[in-house]
Amino acid sequence: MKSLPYFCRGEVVRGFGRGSKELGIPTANFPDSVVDNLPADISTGIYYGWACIGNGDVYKMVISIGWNPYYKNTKKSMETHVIHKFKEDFYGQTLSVVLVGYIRSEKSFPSLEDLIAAINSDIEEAKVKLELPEHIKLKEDNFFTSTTNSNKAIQNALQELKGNKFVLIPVLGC
Ligand code: ADP
Ligand code: RBF
Ligand code: MG
Repeated sequence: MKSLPYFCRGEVVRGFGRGSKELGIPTANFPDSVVDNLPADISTGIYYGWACIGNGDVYKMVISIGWNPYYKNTKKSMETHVIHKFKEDFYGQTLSVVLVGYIRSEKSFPSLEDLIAAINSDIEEAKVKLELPEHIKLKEDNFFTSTTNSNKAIQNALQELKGNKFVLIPVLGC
């Protein structure tokens, strides 16, 4: 996937209200504007990476992108579970994430217990993989400390252009 690592941020909005917190796995949902801007090569499925709320600490995360086949959603969603215990909800705040690696595609499961077990195994895989030096360095990326979107938005766009075999010609004075 040429778009990885993929950087994005957006407001945390209300999700399906299915009470994923009751499953012990709350997921912070992105609005449609973020979901609709995903590059074509970021396929649906489960990814791991880094996340931060506002300008707070950076934590490990897992993110699910797609239609939740277990629930047969009709709307594509992007839901991040931050691997950290927060004291309070953070609806309305800005969530910044970097998608680092792909774990698996979304699946349906024979029972809710099987879905929860799969998610918990994704979390364990993310914890281990993110310890690799090439992944740890993204935790320190200035994307998480800078206040604007522009740098990474430009980098994401350039990466897409490169994939399309466009050539960038630097212009003096720009
Ligand atoms: P919704 O259906 O509205 O997304 P959830 O049950 O999935 O509801 O809970 C998600 C909300 O829980 C997030 O929007 C956030 O405010 C809060 N939350 C608390 N802890 C976490 C966490 N570790 N990861 C993600 N969201 C969390
Ligand atoms: N939903 C599915 O229907 N199938 C999946 O394979 C699946 N995997 C997930 C993996 C992770 C790491 C997370 C955070 C969520 C996953 N979900 C999956 C989404 C889950 O159904 C959803 O978070 C809850 O229904 C609450 O919206
Ligand atoms: Mg949610």
